[in-house]
This record gives sequence, structure tokens and C-alpha cells, in this order.
Amino acid sequence: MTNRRDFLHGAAAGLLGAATVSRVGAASLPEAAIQTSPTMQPPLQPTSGRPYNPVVTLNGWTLPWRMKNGWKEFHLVAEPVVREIAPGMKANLWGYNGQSPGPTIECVEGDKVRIFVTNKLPEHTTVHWHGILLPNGMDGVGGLNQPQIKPGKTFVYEFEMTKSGTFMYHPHADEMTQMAMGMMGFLVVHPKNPAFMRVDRDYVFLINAYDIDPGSYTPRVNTMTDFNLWTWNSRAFPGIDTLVARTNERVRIRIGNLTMTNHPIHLHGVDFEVTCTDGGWVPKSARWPEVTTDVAVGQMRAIEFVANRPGDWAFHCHKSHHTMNAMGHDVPNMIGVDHRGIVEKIQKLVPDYMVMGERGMADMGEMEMPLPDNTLPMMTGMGQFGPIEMGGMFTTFKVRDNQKTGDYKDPGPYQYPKGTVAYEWTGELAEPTRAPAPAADEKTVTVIKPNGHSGH
Ligand SMILES: [Cu+2]
Repeated sequence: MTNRRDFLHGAAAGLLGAATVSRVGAASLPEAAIQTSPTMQPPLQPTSGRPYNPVVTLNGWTLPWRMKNGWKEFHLVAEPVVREIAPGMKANLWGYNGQSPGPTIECVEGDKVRIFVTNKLPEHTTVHWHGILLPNGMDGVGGLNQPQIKPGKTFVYEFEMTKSGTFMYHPHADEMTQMAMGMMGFLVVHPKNPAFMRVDRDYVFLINAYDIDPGSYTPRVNTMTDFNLWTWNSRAFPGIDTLVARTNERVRIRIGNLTMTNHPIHLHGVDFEVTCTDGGWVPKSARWPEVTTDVAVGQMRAIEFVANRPGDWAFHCHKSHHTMNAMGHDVPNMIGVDHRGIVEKIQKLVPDYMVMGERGMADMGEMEMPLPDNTLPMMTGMGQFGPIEMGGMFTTFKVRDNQKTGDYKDPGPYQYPKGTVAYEWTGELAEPTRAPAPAADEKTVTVIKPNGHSGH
């Protein structure tokens, strides 16, 4: 225990040893570590049990365990947490062990796992091990498979990990509320043979969504479709960690979707293949190359590729309103509307009135608009060439020739080799050929303009 704790303190800033549950002896329960930092922690190298190649959780961490008489023991604590969504915005969520999502659980095919779940929420909960094939009484559906875990109580789940793959965990008790509040986590079962499906970097994250009014801190829990914060591991751009790779490394990104809608996940700069789904590994003959893969509700997908093009590549959901932060709704399309003279008149009545979007919405990315406390700009982030104009489910994947093996630090903006960036044409401009304007047909487009009020 001492060695493991020392290792953790050294490797993971912000990881604290917490007191074990009161009234239960420390000897009988594994330590419930808590995480105080929302930034990506280095991979947790296994120091006991079967060997494996650990994953890295975007803006997250892996739950430490202990081996006891051949069982791998974990301790999850369901509890209210404060999660930083991005610098400048915090949310009152529910999660596990200090953060939402909860820590990633990693184990190995064939492991016997014992997971203690302590409920520090104000209401009952359960944990469902999404996708794991296990005895029915361990499946975690409250009422159906077990009594719910009352506040203050600790339950024990015991099962064997019979197959490797990509899984999740979440409550199956007051599910809509508890998931809307951020209760979920990633679960990876590594293959028994560490050489099977080996990659150089293995990233994981969950897709989640919240409905938090600008200026407030707590999600609405009865929202069914109108979520306004689209997040990866409860983080929104520019708060989502950068993914990095050294040129020609093989990279896997595992994604699980616990929102109420599908997300077409798109990575620039590579062709990838889906190599693992919620049901297991995809045989080579059944894979095809693509650049966007849809992750439907309740699904997991692992994509794999060789990162062979250096640069700063965009990585995002392709639903464009999912790459906007709150305030993305209810803004009318003003493109082409001439506001001259009108604004001044409205401002006499509404002093703070501003015009948005008469030339498109790009101005929003540059504007320093006054925002309510605790919210994020709708389109934000600065790149080396200007505003990135994104929010929500957007981050970058950075490939560098000199990124060190095992180094997950953001290397900064890409240094473009001379002559490789799109540039402005400064030569002669010929008048472009245009489609001819359609001839107006007097009979069908007769416009009757009002003059006077006689017809009203
Ligand atoms: Cu999406």
C-alpha cells in the first residue's frame, strides 16, 4: 500500500489519499482515492496484477486498486462534485471520487474484480457495468437486479472480466437525473496478452451533455432534448485536453456516448478504422476506412490509425451546434439584414441591445462580449492565425516528429514549414464567371407593394 500511494503521489498531481468510509475498518475496504484536478493525468502503470498497457483519460484519471487474495479491489464513492467545465465555468455535478465523470476503471481479461460503491449522494443509486457480461445479480439495475444503495450505504459488486474491450459504468437508479448530473465513468478491460491490439497511445473519454443556464451552476435534470453544453468528459472547448502523438505512432481513441443523442465524431488529418465496439474487437475483414464515425446513444467506439501527418488537427463532433457553448440557441439569423439606423433606435429603449450576426456569426469569435458570471463564450479559443470560433465538443490532435514517447504534454502551436500554409492571392484578379440571373416571369413574381393603408 505504501509503495502504491507513494507512486501515485509522485505520478499524479492532485490525487489525494482520502480517509476510507467511516465506521468500516480500513483493513476491509480499499482506499477511495479522490482526484482534485480536472486535467489529464499520466497513465497509471500497473504495479500489481497482470501486466497491460494503460489508457489515458482526457481530463481524467484511472482509479487505483489493490490486490487481495486474487481479487482486484476498487472503491467508488458516488458524491456531489464541483467540476470545472472550462476555465471560467464550474458546475455543481454528481460524480465519483471527486470528479465527473468518475475515474476510469482498468483491469485485465480474466481478472476477478470486487468494486465497493459507497453512496454519498442525497438519494439512492446503483452502478450498472455497461457492456460487461456478468452474473445477473451484478448488473446494477435498481429494483430489478438489486435493492438500490441508500445514502450512506456501501454495496459490493463481484464479477469476473470474461472478455477484453471498451465499456462504461453509470447508475441505473433515477437514471435521467443522475446522468444529467454527470454520473458516469469509463471501463477498459485490457487483453490478457499485452501484445494483442497493441497501440502506442490509447485515449479514452465519454461524451456527455448538460443543460446549465448561463450564470447558474447546477444542470437542469428534466431536460430531454435541449441540452446547451456539449462536453467530452464534462469539459467544453477550450477546456478539453489536447491529444498528442509522435509522428508514425499508432493511436487508439475510445469514445462512449452517454448523452441523449448521437454524435458523428470527426478527426482531421487521418483515415481511421473502428477497431472495437461495445460488443468487442472488430475483425480486420469487417473494418473500413473513414474520417467520421457516428457514436449512437449508449454505444462505445474505438478508432485506430497511424498518426503520420505532423500538424495541429481538429478533432470534434460534426453536429455544428455541438461545437458551440451555451447561448447558441435563440439567436435569429440576421445575415444580410441591414441594421443601419435601427440599433440606435432600439438602444434608446434597451441600452444594452447589440446586433449579432449581420455578416454571419464570426464576429462572435472575436468579440469581447459581457457575459453572465460562470458561463463560456459561445465561440471562442485563439489559434496562431486568429480566433478558432469553437466551443463544446472540439479539441486538437497534435502530431509532432519530436514528441517524446510517453509524453502527453501539449507541444504548443505547430511550426509550419515555409510555404505550406494557405495564402492570399495577390496577383491579378479576373472577373469570375457567374451564372446568369434568372429572367423574372412577370406573371409569377408580381410584387404588390403596399402604399397607404387603404387595404388594411
Ligand atoms: Cu455531437
